[in-house]
Amino acid sequence: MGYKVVVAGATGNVGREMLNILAERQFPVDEIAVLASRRSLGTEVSFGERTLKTEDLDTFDFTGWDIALFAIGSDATKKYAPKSAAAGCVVIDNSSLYRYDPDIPLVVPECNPEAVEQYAKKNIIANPNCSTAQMVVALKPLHERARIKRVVVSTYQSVSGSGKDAIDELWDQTKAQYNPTADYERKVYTKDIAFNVIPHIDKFMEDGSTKEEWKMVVETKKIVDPSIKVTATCVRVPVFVGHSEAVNIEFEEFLDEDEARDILREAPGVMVIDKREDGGYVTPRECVGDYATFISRIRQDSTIDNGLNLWCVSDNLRKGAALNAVQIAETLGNRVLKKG
Ligand code: 2RA
Repeated sequence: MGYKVVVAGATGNVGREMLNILAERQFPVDEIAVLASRRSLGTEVSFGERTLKTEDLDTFDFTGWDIALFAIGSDATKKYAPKSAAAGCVVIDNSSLYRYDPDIPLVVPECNPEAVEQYAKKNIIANPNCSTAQMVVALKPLHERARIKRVVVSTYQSVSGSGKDAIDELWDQTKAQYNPTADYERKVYTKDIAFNVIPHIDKFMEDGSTKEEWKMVVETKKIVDPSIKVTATCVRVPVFVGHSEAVNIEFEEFLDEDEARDILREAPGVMVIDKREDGGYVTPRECVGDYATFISRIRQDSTIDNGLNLWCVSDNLRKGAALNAVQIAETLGNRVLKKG
């Protein structure tokens, strides 16, 4: 006995990865429906060996379906998630719309799996921001050993986080650098992203930080511990897939770098690749398609009493979005929606 699963936003980067990962992990699917906007109606998408045709999200009836993975952005989620929830189909939403709602669990299964048990309040579970998800997978086991006081993180986020147009924009700009006659228009970023970095992701806030930075602060507190102080600088870099993060951590008590490395080696969802030699670390090019959150460059921060630095890399379309959503569905199935 399996589940009747819906993937809404099946033609987008994340939606397609959700289908790939549901098939790769052999999630128990009895029936699947793939939904997209009317303009993408009938688009074919892959689900394992099968090819599915998208149905119209606007007219779809969620009644009788068990779990809906949503990757359609906040505006569309606002319209369709309540329909699914009201029909008894639990929504696992990748947008930021519900993440900060106290009645809706925000879940990274390696950190707070028990939170899925709160799903029934609104029949919705929120998936965290990609840059948060990979970081908290590393923070949680360290926090359990030596209680984290403060985190300072700088991110190096790939363009796939901005969607398909951004991937095209990087590609077109890169080609244009070698072909002066080639022209291109900036559709996604206000400055060139090719051979450049942009210290601006999402909207600017009153205090000068960006919404992306605010998300990392608030979501880390909700998932790991509200007492942790977080400050973030989120930067877009000319990489297609894979977010990287330089993380500085201050603990309540001293944590030796070797013990930290051992803890991370045993931590769920983490792969430590950490040798103090050429190539002894992970780069985003190597994380693409993998499930793991890779950790490298683990070392004491001797400028403070209880400090540690580390480098964190993960596929932002997988652990940062689609994989985490499927893992939430697995956790929901194992803990709550058990099937015979
Ligand atoms: C980004 N985290 O990288 C945001 C949304 N995916 O653009």
